[in-house]
Amino acid sequence: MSDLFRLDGKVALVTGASYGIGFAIASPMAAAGATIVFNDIKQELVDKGIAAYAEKGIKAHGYVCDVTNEDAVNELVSKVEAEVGVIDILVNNAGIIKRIPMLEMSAKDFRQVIDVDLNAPFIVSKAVIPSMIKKGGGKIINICSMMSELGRETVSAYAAAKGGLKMLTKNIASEYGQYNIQCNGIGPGYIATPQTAPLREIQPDGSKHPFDQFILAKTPANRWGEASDLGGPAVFLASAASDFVNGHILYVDGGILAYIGKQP
Ligand code: NAP
Ligand code: GCO
Repeated sequence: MSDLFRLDGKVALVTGASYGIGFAIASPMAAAGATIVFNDIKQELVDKGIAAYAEKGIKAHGYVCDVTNEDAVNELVSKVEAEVGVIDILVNNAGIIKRIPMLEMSAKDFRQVIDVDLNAPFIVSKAVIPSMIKKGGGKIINICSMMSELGRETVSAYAAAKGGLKMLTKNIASEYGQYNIQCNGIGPGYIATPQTAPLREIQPDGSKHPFDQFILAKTPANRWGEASDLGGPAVFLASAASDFVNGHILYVDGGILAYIGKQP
């Protein structure tokens, strides 16, 4: 049974994985036997990432690449195939958020979020699928969000992107399932990473951030998620254990989507 969850001999590309959720997903994948490849925009962060993986005993391959740049992505995939091997598992993790009321958000800002959070997963998936087909199959995992299902003030671009990413996931599953490629999503709840740090800042009076209190009341688990909570679900979706799971968004949210919220 445990072999079902092994990733021995597989090459996994996790985008934007110098730290945060990407790093927390790549690490257990490495423990399951995968060879880890990751990218970041800056060499300095790639170097820091390589050192962080090494501290965990993982020899990760790091590359500088802006996932919104199609030429750079195609060059990255060619380089990885030549230097490491064909990519068996792709995790489209790299992402940004801009929390701006819609009426104050510029079209440029809106487009930038869509570019990283939706266009880039399209670009990277398009770059890796041909070799997956040649190899006889592969796994694509798109990191979606609560905002693939729900909206809230100030995150219009992010919700539009993550909602689109949910449907891109279903479409890749539909179009390439015949080639033994499974494309699924992980929808993390509210996870304690640099991306959500502004929502958890301790207030001047020492109290919790109002949003922090709000999320605790909305989460049956009564806690923020840790990036490490996503590792097991990611290994499952990257492994043979999920070979008949396709087009599914696995919400790892402590129950937020199931819960009306604690009565104040
Ligand atoms: P994070 O801490 O902000 O890390 C994002 C990573 O993506 C960073 O390494 C960043 O690199 C990289 N990145 C951004 N733009 C890039 C680009 N154009 N090309 C290459 N790399 C790029 O975010 P996180 O919390 O780990 O989130 C990771 C993913 O999970 C995102 O897709 C996010 O939307 C999603 N998510 C997060 C939460 C949460 O609560 N934290 C919940 C649901 C979903 P730089 O540092 O160089 O910018
Ligand atoms: C926000 C948060 C969320 C989380 C995550 C929830 O401002 O609401 O950043 O969007 O990042 O996507 O699943």
